[in-house]
Amino acid sequence: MQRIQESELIINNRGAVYHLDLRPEELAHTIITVGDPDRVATVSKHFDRIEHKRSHREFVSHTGILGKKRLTVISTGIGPDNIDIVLNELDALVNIDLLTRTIKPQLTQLNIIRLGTSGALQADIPVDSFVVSTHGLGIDNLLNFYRYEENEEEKQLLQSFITQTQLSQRISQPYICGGSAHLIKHFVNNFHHGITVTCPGFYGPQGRILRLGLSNPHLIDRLTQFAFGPHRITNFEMETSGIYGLGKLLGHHALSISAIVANRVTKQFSKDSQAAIEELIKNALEIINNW
Ligand code: R1P
Ligand code: URA
Repeated sequence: MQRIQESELIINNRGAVYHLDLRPEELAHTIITVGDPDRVATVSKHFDRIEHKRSHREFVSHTGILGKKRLTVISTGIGPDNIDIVLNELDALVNIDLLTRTIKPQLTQLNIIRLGTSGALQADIPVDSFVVSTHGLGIDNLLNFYRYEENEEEKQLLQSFITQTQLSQRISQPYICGGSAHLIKHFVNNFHHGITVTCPGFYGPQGRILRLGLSNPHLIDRLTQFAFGPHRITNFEMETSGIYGLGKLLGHHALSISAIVANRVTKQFSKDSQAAIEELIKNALEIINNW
């Protein structure tokens, strides 16, 4: 069995994976990811008890028990580059023997659920509502560094996206990945469903103009108008496509749910975005606890 070298997978002197500072026994197999480190406690305050608390850079994690479930909630910080770290290290914690540095013969499948915030791209998806991402469509470049191939339906969706949106050649090749049908089926009532576009930034990459001109000034309109059969783009944010793509490649179930805090068509922003995300957390934990 091939040994993974010290420079490729960094393990600290606690025997924990480097960035997340977590040891295998400190991780549950159902994991909630949030962007904001402060949001970790907003989730774990609902746990019956907390077993482990770790914190390293932007990666804060609490592992505990909610009802009959053992859960870990972990912050990823902002953006796809952090998702590369979080997904690879979460997978290493269950699927690589950290002592022998070899891949385990028996692989473990994690449930990974993002509870984040997002901007809506449709007028009928109001602020403070919730969106389940049927697909993550990445214009962030992360999956282009891995050997990844879309399935037939995804290929057609992607081709249609490229043709319809005509984004400039200077933007990286987009990719698309569906969320876990196994998890999506639990989130039906009270949730909008649609394609989520993942961007490598909050301002220019999401069409926001402050002082700088944009290479794709019609980005918002093109995303809003995109249609492929029953599919449309509902929202954008900065992590979903990486979680879906790496989740699928590594063999995990991944789902991303967003509280809409901005609507980029109606130009509204939530009057209480903290209340919206807290409501999403309460709803999602109730569903996770009962599935
Ligand atoms: C930008 O403000 C951040 O908010 C969204 C985006 O994906 C990005 O991380 O999610 P979180 O609220 O989970 O961080
Ligand atoms: N998060 C984003 O990435 N974009 C928004 O508009 C709101 C939250």
